[in-house]
Amino acid sequence: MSQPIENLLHENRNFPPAADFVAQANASDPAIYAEADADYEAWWAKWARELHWFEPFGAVCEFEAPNAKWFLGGKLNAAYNCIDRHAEANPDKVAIIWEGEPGDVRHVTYGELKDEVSRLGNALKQLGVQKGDRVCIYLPMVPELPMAMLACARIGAAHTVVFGGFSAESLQERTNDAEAKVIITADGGWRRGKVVPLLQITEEAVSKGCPTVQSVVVLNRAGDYPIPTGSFYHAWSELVASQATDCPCEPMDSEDMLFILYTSGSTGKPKGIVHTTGGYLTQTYATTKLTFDLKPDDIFFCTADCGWVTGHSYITYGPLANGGTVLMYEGAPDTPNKDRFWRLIERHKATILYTAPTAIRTFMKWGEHFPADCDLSSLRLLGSVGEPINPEAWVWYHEHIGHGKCPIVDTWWQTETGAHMVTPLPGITANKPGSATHPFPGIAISILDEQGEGPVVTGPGSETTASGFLVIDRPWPSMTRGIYNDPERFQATYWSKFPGKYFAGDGVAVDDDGFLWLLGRVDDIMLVAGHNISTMEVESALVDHHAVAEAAVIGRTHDLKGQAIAAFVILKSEVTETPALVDEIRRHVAEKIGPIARPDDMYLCGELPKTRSGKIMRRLLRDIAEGRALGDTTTLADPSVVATLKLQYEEKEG
Ligand code: 7RM
Repeated sequence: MSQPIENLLHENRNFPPAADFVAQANASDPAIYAEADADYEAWWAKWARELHWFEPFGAVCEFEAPNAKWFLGGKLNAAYNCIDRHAEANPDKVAIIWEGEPGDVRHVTYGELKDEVSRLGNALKQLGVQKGDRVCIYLPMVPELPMAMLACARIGAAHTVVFGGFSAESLQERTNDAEAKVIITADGGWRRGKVVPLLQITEEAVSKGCPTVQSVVVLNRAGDYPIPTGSFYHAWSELVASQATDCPCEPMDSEDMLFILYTSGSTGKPKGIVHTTGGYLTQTYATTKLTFDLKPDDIFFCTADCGWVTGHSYITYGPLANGGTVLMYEGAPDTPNKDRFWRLIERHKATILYTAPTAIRTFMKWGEHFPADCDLSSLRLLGSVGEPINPEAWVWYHEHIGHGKCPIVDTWWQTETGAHMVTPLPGITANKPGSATHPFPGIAISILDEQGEGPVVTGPGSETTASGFLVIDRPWPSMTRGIYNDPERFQATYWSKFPGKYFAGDGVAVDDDGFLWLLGRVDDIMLVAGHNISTMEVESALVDHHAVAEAAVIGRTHDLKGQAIAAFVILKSEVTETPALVDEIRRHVAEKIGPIARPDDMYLCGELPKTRSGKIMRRLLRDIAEGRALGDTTTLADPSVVATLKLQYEEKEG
């Protein structure tokens, strides 16, 4: 095959699992890879049978690209699997430990969860919500958020969670696209010591026009805004108080819709990614058990918001389907101090932490004394998701958070894949920092060139090296069933580059030990003097320099080379900026990964433009470096960041 993306970064440090971890691990036998590969349908069917089915399924999988069905004819309910079966066996077990930003704490047991979710389910029915309807959830990170998701699942309505940081326009657009009958919101939620006025934003969205919405349910969280009177707005507490705690779980077909979740993508209107019940629940259940090694005594702290897929799969559905205990936090990581996550872990004795590389790099920047001052000895496993994790951040996470004793799972997956696809298994995999290692058992990844040629990788031990486009080779249970109301866009976005195969939009390399290295979005790949270079690799080499805290790299148009490399770099706070240092950093990249990757332009800056879920928006950096008007900035966490960068750039260019 040809090389559509080069793989320049070589990292050979190796971290095998400790013997005592292996001895207790949910998965410790490497033979499961071969077993799953030999008959992937049988492998997934075995996991599906660990769920509770009202009626058993017949055929395991039916697939004609791009349409898949899993566990055909089976009937189940996600809320039954996440609540009732545990509430019966163990009603006093804590399902959710929650801490609000002001420091208030609540423990919700499985028994309480069943009653609360049932009452809300009955309340939604009273408002006219029926099986198959959609409900929009716009809540802060409070226990009522997973409760609302599960109440929908219980009565057979699909939820669409809209992240509480989104604007009225975004809420309106998603509510209308999903044709939601009800919006569930709150008066507000706490973030950085302030109340985010969710009800006010909801009222604004409704007043701009949400024709399908018949009622709005308002939780009292912040106590800031009076709930409007009339029959349209309902106080959660009043609505739920009069409801029975008996609300039967609707038997859902395995292929009935569980939720829609909107992803912004880089251009165009958000895509409503659809997930169904049986396959999604099976794979979130299985991956939670194997990737996170989840045990009954674990306290699992996933720092994502339920507005993102990570919060759907690894706060609500995966951990609760396992009967686990999750720790949920409402607010910002630096409120009141930059040690907030570590204080949460110390106070609630979290055993597993799942967070994002952007957060880890921020913690590195803030300084290691924050975690050092807290007792993190309860931790036994760490996870990473959202972006490639550069080896420096991996090693820092391992040392300063895991104290050298916690395995790290770097999990590659997408909203569209629903659950982990490429990840270490902590009792089996010998990690290399920065590699997401191997496909989860049962998953097959192809690494294709433009012509659609290249090897298929399943499990450890692949024998070819290659780099190219990441394609998923066979159907998997939690794959998206499409874009809501837009089958053409679904086909065009994911299934047409390599006809009949799922194209993830990411680049990937496999090294000669069969380890996979994610290379970032293919739209970000640079073409420099005939070489396809991944922005991720140059960024990783930049932050490998001791003076650099964070970096983002883009290719800008260049007359001779096609593209030149422009690097936006944040220096560590204690470092003084000098021309010699800038040269030294550029040289460091050349030494680390080769002279072809030496940045042509270096911009020292204070912040990088990121989406609200923390991914760097390189498209805007390209606009800046090429002196263009900025494209769509509505999904930015902080729009002032690009404005500042643009000014800085223009000053520099004169
Ligand atoms: C879970 C989530 C998906 C995109 C994906 C990648 C990137 C996510 C990793 C990663 C390298 C990882 N869903 N990505 N995890 N890249 N290593 N471990 O993030 O739909 O919001 O984003 O995120 O580019 O395609 S998502």
